Amino acid sequence: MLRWLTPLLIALILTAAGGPAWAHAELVTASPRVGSTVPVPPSEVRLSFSEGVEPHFSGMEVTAADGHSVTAGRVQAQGAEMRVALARGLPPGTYRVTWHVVSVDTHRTQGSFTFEIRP
Ligand SMILES: [Cu+2]
Repeated sequence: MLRWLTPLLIALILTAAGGPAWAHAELVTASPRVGSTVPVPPSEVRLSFSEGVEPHFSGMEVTAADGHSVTAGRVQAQGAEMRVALARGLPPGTYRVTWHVVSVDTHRTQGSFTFEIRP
């Protein structure tokens, strides 16, 4: 009986672990929005997460298509938000935002997305 009960219990625990009580800091909203096309160069990238993030262990980079950084100044994290200013007047093109955060529950998550500037 224990032979099938154990996998069942593990499955139940894993299902529960995916629930809100154990949720990690996932990206909820971004500005510019994930995958969006914007007509005007944004002055900053702002990310909002499902949990508070640890400023010292979280960060992001914004790069142009050729890989060089287009941020201006330090990444700032407060509560569940992280933001960074961008260089002024970015030219049209596709930009990639790469982020990593450690949430207040000490779990690390990361991801990346692009947005396009097209006047
Ligand atoms: Cu977590």
